[in-house]
Amino acid sequence: MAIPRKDHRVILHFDYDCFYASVFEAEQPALKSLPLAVQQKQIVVTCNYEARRRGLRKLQLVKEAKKICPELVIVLGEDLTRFRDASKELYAFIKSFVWSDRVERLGFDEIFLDVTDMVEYNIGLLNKNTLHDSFFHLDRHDPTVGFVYNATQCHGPTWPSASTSASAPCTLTTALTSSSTSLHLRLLVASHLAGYMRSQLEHQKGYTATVGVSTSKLLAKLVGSVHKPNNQTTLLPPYEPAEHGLGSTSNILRFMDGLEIRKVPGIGYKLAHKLRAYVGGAAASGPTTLSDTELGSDTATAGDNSEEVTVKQIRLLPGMGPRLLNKILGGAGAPKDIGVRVWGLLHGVDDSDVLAGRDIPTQISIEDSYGKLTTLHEVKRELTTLTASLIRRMRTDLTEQNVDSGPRFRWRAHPKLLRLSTRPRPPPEADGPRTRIWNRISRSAALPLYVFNIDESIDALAEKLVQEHLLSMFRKLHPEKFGWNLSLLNIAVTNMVESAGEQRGSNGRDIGKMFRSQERVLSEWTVNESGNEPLANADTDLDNHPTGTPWEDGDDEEEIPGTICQTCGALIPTFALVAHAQYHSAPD
Ligand code: DCP
Ligand code: MG
Ligand code: MG
Repeated sequence: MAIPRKDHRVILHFDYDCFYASVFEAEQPALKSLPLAVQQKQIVVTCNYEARRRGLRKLQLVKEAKKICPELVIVLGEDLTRFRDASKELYAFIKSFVWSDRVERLGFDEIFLDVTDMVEYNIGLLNKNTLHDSFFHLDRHDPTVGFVYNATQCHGPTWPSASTSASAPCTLTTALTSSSTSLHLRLLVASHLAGYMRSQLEHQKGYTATVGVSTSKLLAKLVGSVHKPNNQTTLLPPYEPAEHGLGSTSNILRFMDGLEIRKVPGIGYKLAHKLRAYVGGAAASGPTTLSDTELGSDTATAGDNSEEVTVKQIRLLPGMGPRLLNKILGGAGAPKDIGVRVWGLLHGVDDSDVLAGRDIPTQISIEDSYGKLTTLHEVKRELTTLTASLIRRMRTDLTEQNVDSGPRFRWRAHPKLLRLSTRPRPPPEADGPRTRIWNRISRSAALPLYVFNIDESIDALAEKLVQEHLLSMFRKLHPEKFGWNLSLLNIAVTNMVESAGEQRGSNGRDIGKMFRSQERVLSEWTVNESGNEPLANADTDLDNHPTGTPWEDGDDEEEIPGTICQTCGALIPTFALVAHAQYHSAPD
């Protein structure tokens, strides 16, 4: 089956090395030469490379880490403010090099860049007689801005590597003679931009990053991780298998084939589990084909699930293709075209665009996890703390200073929904070898407008929101008076509506009127939506992303169970729409 791809683009993927640890090192450079670990709860969430040289890993128990490295310096990383701020600052720095606005953040420490236009422009200016001494233009309007580079070869390592490659190394000679000439040249030129940006990031900001260079987000991210840390990798052509003749296989296929399936973004825990189980089952029962196999759900859960399985193993199974993948992976909740999409992913296909950065988040969410949370008193205390942080974040991320006269601040966006999620601890006997970690339950309600009141203190607002809304939402999630045992609380505001442009400077709507209308009209009503919410920053998994590519943020997909009133912005349940409209038509 031919798989079409968009490989005219040039995409870079940046992943900062030991990000949280680097944020502390940037604040205190003396830490760089010491083994440094960042602790959250009892876990080392990351450690610097000095610590890794001594045998430490990410996501290790602090106790274990101290045993391995008694001189370990440990810093506390539970307050995410400094990481969020550093992430924004580095994003702005990286964005300043790029011409298009296609610069997209993934979590705190990854960035995708579409640099197609910069690369094309610079290829157009290459002088064949002075390739060793080329100049990369970083500014179309000022020919003096840029850097000198050697355009006869790639910057940094490639995949396949120059030394082991059966194909020729990445040089301009191969770039100009290979069948995929222009692609080769584009990647070669992009590798120099990547190298330059990495060195600027290090010298100007004190951070190192690992970078991948290819034609899609998927491939750039995957190939970047080949040489870690503080390095880069370019995935060399050919990207298409030769139409005739033997021996010339697509480098994409060869590269993808060597990966463990779980490494592929879009194949998350659930899908990998089903695929491994299928491989285990197929191995146990001998070769099977689609026609002679009845693929019930039982088949899909049998087999040895601990074995790692590569893309190649899956791809070469008898009868493998989109239809068989649909049978293995389909089922309740799975997208209809899951087979086609996963088949594409296994072949390194990802047509999703690098999205233009938006500086208004789609949601803001604050959470904490707990060893033991069993009384309403504790819950109330924790909810109040979390709510205060949430309101603080809303004020930082969603307001801007008013330049004109009028109130000092203006809300750039209004989230419409308030969501409370909890994660009850499963009873011990339910524990399998790997209990799914995100069995959250949640409940949403319209966010009351008083939280947008900048003149009220954060603590007072938090107290009020907990008393008047969150506690009753909590009771609906957990009607029993006691007996629940929670391991996590999360409070989020979602369904962000950006303030309209014409409201700039005039402070927009009459907030007071909005308050009054919402308070009067909205009886408290809630929607129940249960289960499977991906953790912020967690790996993406198509299971949780029913509508799109591996990169989509499933958190956005909440249904709005009503209509947002065009007059006051309140979320109105369908049954109350008529009454609500009458309310607005009545004189004040
Ligand atoms: N992080 C976290 N909890 C996790 C995973 C990561 O808090 N379960 C945080 C700590 C990391 C940051 O996110 O510093 C980025 O995650 P990475 O997986 O990219 O790890 P690092 O950047 O720390 O290390 P590497 O050099 O391997 O990229
Ligand atoms: Mg990283
Ligand atoms: Mg990362």
